[in-house]
Order: sequence, then structure tokens, then C-alpha cells
Amino acid sequence: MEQTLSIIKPDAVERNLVEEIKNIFIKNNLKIVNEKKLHINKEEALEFYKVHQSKPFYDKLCSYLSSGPIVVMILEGKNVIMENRRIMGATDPKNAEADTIRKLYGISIDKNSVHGSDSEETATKEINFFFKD
Ligand code: IDP
Ligand code: MG
Repeated sequence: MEQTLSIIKPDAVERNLVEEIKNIFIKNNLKIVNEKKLHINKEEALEFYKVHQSKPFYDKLCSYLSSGPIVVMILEGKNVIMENRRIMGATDPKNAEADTIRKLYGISIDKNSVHGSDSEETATKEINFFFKD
């Protein structure tokens, strides 16, 4: 069964939205098969978001992801990579569809509450980043 990596970002953990967000996944038939709460450092965030290293927002993005506790999850289900992306909504909450996580809870393009892998290749890489054991 297909798997993807989901992250509940610091803005959502800080606002106690973890259970609400997990319930959205569960209601949409995405199974949470592994989960942990952690606080990564800036260096780890720079590594995780390396694909964005040439972007003007890279440094700020990594400072933000390492600014507080996050919850990382492996989600499993049919077509879960694209399903999770659909349930998350557009990167900028302003452009996100109604009832998506980012529309419901996102504050801004920086503080958009969740991360989700965008392809099979990144899903494998991102799951290994947090759950290699
Ligand atoms: P995604 O999270 O929807 O996959 P990406 O393009 O992969 O979006 O960007 C990663 C993260 O970087 C986004 O979730 C968002 O927080 C941040 N980001 C993306 N584009 C911008 C921007 O134009 N300005 C500021 N932050 C951005
Ligand atoms: Mg992305």
C-alpha cells in the first residue's frame, strides 16, 4: 500500500490542532501507521527542505520548521500521496479549497499548518528522513 509523509507544522502544534488534523486524515480513510512528536534543529530543517535551497524563502522556511515541536506521520492508503495533497489544500491558504486543512487552519503561506510529500520519490526520501531505524 502507498505511503506518504505528513508533518503537522509548529503553528498547528502550538494551537493544539493535532487531534483535529489527525481526525481529518482518518475521516478521509488515510491510515496513520507511524507517528512521533519531535523538535528538529535548524541544520536538520535545512537538510529536509534542501530541494528548496535556491528559493528566496529557504532560510526563513527552515527557521520556522525548527522553531517548535512538530508531529511527523506516515500515512497509508490508496493513492495516499495525491489524496493527502488534496486534503491539505493549496500551499497558500488564501488559494486553498473549502474544507481543506490549509483553508481551515492555515494562517499564511509560511504558517500553512501541514507538509505532505509530493511524489513517490519524495515520499520514500522523507519517510526515511524521519523514520529510518
Ligand atoms: P508545499 O508545502 O505545498 O509542497 P512547496 O512549494 O513545496 O509547497 O514549499 C514548501 C513550503 O515553503 C510551503 O509549505 C510554504 O510554507 C513555503 N513557501 C512556498 N512558497 C513560498 C513563498 O512564495 N513564500 C514564502 N514561503 C513559501
Ligand atoms: Mg512541497
